[in-house]
Amino acid sequence: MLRKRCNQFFQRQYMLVATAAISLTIAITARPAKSAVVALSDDNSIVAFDPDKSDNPANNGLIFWTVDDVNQLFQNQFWYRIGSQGRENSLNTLNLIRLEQSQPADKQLSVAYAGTGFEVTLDLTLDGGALGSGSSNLFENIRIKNTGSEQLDFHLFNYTDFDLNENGQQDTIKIGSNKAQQFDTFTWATEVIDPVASYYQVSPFSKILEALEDDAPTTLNNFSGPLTGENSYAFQWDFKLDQEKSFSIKNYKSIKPVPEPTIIPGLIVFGSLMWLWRSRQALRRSTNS
Ligand SMILES: [Ca+2]
Ligand SMILES: [Ca+2]
Ligand SMILES: [Ca+2]
Repeated sequence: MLRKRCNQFFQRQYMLVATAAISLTIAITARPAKSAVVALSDDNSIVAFDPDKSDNPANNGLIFWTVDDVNQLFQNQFWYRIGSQGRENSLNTLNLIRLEQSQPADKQLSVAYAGTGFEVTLDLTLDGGALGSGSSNLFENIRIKNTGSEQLDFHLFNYTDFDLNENGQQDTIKIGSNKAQQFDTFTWATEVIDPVASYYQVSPFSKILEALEDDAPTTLNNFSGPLTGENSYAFQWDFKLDQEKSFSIKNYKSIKPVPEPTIIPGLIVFGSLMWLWRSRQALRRSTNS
């Protein structure tokens, strides 16, 4: 069983480091964060990405996403398997061959990894909302290219663990082949993917993470929820990739506040009651006269 509390401690440390690094970067308007953890920032949002190998499988890829200083994401990472046998591995077990961060905005990141006979490029773009809006968008574009001489039987997994408002216990998740939605009382997270996934799954933490880290081949079980509690979800794409060919997937994640209950239905009820009261008054007057 993978533990989360310990990771949350590290996450907070990363947040401090990343925030400090961003402040420093802005102050000297020179270079991106020099930490192993790369931070992206835009308006009300900060995202941190750890590209390197880590002993803890819950501690790489995207490791937090703060919106107006509140963290909404515990982890987002990709795993892959080639063929129908053997285990999955996370992207960060591959050789990191490129890491480029846009300047001066620091809101874009492009990371490339090389495996045996293939390359993976991951482009991230953060689009934060206005300060105090509680809204933020994250675009992930992942491309797998066959650089070898054989066809590849590729299986790609996009794993996401939102813990909305820093606590996943009251979060509810629903997932399908092209979309996942997660919400609590205050916040709504949506992920839309293109092309649609071959398989998908929502499960209590850390079931999916353990399946992606064990030694057996995994196929997600298409359980769509809704499921409430400390959960995570994943999408799986199965595809054959010929020599020199590429396969691209777009993932669009957004975070928004749950809309305030609108005042209009209340006004309608009040209006109807007033109408009823006036009608009764009129009726009474006409009866009395
Ligand atoms: Ca969660
Ligand atoms: Ca929550
Ligand atoms: Ca597995």
